Amino acid sequence: MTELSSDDLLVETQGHVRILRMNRPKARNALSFALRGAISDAIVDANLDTQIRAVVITGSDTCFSAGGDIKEFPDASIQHDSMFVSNRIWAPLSQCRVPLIAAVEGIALGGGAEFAMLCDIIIAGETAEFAFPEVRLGILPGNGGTQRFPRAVGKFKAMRYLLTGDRFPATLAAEMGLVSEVVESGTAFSAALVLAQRIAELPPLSVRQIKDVVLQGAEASLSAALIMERDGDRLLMLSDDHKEASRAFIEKRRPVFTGK
Ligand code: CO8
Repeated sequence: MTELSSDDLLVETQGHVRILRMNRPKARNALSFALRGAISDAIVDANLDTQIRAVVITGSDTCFSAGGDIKEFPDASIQHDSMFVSNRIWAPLSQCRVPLIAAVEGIALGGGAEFAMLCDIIIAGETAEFAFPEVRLGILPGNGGTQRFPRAVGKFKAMRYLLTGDRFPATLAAEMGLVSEVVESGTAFSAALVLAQRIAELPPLSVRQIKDVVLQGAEASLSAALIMERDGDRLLMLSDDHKEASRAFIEKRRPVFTGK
């Protein structure tokens, strides 16, 4: 464990992979103000650490997260702060250049599902369930749910679940395009870790550039996004790792990447 670990968020590094594990089992990993702050700090740290090439974010084997901490909601000042600092807390996730992989078992509700959607890849156990129950609490999914969910699955599927708060299983989430891969229940974390380790072995500049271009391109016109793609590719063609990969192919050996 690194010094970043707190009781609520356990932080571990395996090789080039950083693992963040939410650890509030008695509160079903509800995203309290403190837990969200710890996640944000851990992501900032991972993003700055040149040795970290992928991050796996997970909860327990039965619960990813039950969403925002409802016990903090009645305190109006916390609610108010929560809305205004939400962006600051979650911004490091959307700005993180290192790939983020969510490993979801059990429930991912409300803010928990929104947290998973801030990641780049979602691996879910087959009994995992997602929902946006905010409507039942008289609020809306205010941490990206009304925007990222329809963009992932389309307006008509999204409305079906945003307007009712109904749960939907991992298999349906995958069919709709919210989940990258459904695996046997109880194996989401190990599958996510294997994937993270494989990504960590690839040229890091290339990995980061692909993530950048996909995310920034999604917010641009196709012609502007294709220019981003071309510029990114041109940069990577100058990298040592690209030359090494090409030489290794020609010499029929495994490449050794340096991240340059
Ligand atoms: N917040 C705070 N405490 C919670 C939460 C939560 N979201 N969910 C569960 N808990 C607590 C319960 O109060 C209970 O505590 P206690 O033992 O002190 O009574 C403990 O966890 C166990 O809960 P249950 O006894 O209900 O356990 P079950 O396994 O039977 O049920 C459920 C678990 C299904 C998760 C159920 O508790 C539930 O429906 N919880 C509410 C889920 C919900 O509505 N989530 C949406 C919250 S709103 C939101 O996420 C909007 C985002 C807000 C900003 C946050 C940004 C990320």
